[in-house]
Amino acid sequence: MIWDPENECMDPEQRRELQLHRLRSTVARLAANVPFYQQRFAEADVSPLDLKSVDDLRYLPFTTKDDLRETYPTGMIAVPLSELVRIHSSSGTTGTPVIAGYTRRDVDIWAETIARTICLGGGTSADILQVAYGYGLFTGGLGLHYGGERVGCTVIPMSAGNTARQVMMMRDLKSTMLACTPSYALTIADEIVDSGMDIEQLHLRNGLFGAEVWSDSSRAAIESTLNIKAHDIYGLTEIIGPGVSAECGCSCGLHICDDHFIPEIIDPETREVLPAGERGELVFTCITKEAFPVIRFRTRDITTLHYEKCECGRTTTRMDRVTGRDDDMLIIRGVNVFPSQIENVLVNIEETLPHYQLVITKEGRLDVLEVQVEVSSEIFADTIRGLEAVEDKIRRELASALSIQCRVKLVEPKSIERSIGKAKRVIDLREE
Ligand code: DLL
Repeated sequence: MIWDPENECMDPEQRRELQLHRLRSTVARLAANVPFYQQRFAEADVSPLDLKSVDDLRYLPFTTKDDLRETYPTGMIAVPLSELVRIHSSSGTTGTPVIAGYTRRDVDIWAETIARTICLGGGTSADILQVAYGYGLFTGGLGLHYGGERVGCTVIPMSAGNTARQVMMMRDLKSTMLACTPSYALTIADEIVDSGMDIEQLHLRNGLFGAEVWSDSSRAAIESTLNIKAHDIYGLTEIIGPGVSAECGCSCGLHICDDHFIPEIIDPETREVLPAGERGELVFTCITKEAFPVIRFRTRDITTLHYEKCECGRTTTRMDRVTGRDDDMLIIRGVNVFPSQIENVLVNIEETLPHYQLVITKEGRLDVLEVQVEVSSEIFADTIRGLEAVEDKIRRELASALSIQCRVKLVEPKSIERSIGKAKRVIDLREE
């Protein structure tokens, strides 16, 4: 089911006109109400009337996470603070949080974009939606909650954690749809297997998983253990939270709500806009939000955009799955290493499970990267020689993929800490 066929299947030319109209009015409002943008627009010498087509977006200045931190807490809010009905926030890895404010209309638009996400993921008003994203300042829980109610699902606001109880409720209340981070879905899947529950006792059909990078092997493990179709859903606090884009049943990228958020891909070095089909940093401009619209926000997420109509009938722009962020990059002995490169090696090694952690330390002046990865209990019970042979294989594959030597440690199933929210894959113990 398509939640909003009028907007999701709109003629692309007509959508561009709508985007231009909304972009101009957002720019005009920001120029009038937010000193940060007043100054940036003046420096760039642009005014709303200069925008003749959506392509002229490229003349507008970027907004970065640092800009949002520098205007903490409410310097970017474009309405009187009394008009806010909700605050969310993302803490990120360092320092000052980003504060996202929503007016009543923003909360309403958000419920609409999540309603699209839920329908993209195969949901209807008949679904029983178990929300196991965290409730609170994080946008996952409440975001999915209001979207679920908008569609007319029966929403179970479990929040994250208490896994045995999640599984009990899932069975007893016959949940048909699960929404949580992919790493938490794996934790739930483990709990089901460990409890010896027969999967036939569950009624799950679809899952809405996102908020972190996840691999095809995690997807396969989630789909087979929970016996569902897993859909990737994407979003970020700075733009609205979840509800920015989601995969339909065709598994050919994530449909972006581009009548609300205009996407662009830039080269992160030169900051030039790249043509369709090229990989680069994803940038979003909010064109319908009242309280906290950002212009050309640099997400640091790396992906590609596609503009052809999808087989599902929607005409919205699609993005490939996000496989990493450009600030995830680790520098190990001077070599750039992305955790996703390591994950790609591990998923192709039959003996490993989809749980791993990267621990970086210093020995003398040298950076040491240790890749800890779980293997099944059968492998773990093998002879020392057998284990060494697996370690050796992983070490060789990693060395050829990364061009650096790293240590490999095979660990027992469940020894890597399970997350209930976003998984923590990297532990960097080097001194700053
Ligand atoms: O993670 C919002 C969200 C909640 C999305 C629930 C999906 C489901 P933040 O905490 O601000 O917001 O983190 C945003 O998480 O820039 C990406 O790097 C990453 N991310 C989000 N969804 C995906 C995904 C929420 N599907 C940051 N695949 C983003 C890969 C994702 N990375």
